[in-house]
Amino acid sequence: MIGSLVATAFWAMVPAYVPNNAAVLAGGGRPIDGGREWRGARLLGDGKTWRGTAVGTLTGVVLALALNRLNEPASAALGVDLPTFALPAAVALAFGAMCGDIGASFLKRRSGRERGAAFPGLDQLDFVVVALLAVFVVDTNWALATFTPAVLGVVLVMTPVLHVVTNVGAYALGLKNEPW
Ligand code: CTP
Ligand code: K
Ligand code: MG
Repeated sequence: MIGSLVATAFWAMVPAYVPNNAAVLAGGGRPIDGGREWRGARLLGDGKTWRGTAVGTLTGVVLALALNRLNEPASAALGVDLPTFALPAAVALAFGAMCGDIGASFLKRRSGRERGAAFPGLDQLDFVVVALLAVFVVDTNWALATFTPAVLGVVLVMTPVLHVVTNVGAYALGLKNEPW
């Protein structure tokens, strides 16, 4: 029971989990805010770039389509009816995740935090909240069928744990400047 909830939650969220990590690997180049400031601080900062956002979103969408191809064997192996992603849902999850992270940077700059500063709570959940909101708007029936209250509960507990583990790992590997 809990195993199938975790499998469903993880499978459904992969397209939202991977974009931020892909952006870390792909980041660089022109910042989205073009260096502009607002009220004495950068609008977003140098950590939010066009390239990171585009590559992150694309990676999430491509992964969703790859998961669709693996759905049957994976569902059979796990004994779970795993969700498949229509293109709009995949885009909503991936781009929503990137937008959540960008929105968090906006809030960090407004609260005086420099690029790279931690904002506990926001760092771990920004992308998941906006990805879920986006997919509920874009593909409401699919989202309601996939993210039952039990699956949503697993997502909200699992996401911060995975976020901490991935970021500490990426920091240890020298891929990221901060372990959060
Ligand atoms: N990145 C990017 N574009 C994005 C998100 C991330 O290019 N939309 C890249 C940047 O190189 C960034 C790195 O991934 O520095 C790490 O991402 P993140 O921790 O989200 O950014 P921070 O540098 O910590 O900046 P902020 O304080 O604004 O979160
Ligand atoms: K972040
Ligand atoms: Mg950071």
